[in-house]
Amino acid sequence: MAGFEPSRLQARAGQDVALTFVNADSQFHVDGGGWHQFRIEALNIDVRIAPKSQKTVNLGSLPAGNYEFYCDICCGGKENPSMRGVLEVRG
Ligand SMILES: [Cu+2]
Repeated sequence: MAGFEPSRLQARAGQDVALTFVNADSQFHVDGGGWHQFRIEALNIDVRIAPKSQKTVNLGSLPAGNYEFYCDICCGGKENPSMRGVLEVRG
């Protein structure tokens, strides 16, 4: 519930990008049951991370650009500034 840490990620275009998510929240959270999401609309990425769990996802190689990501499950969803971030892919 503390938001994304870090909220700014950097990667290189044309190289595989693997991200590991650590969700420290328990299922007893009223808001979203402790689940969180990593969503990038522009890339059609939608990762759900269960409470008290860790998950590594390979996003493959991405085109250069700045991609906004957010969690829309908890704490007011994507309108909450701490539940957003940017993935910067440089060519
Ligand atoms: Cu969340």
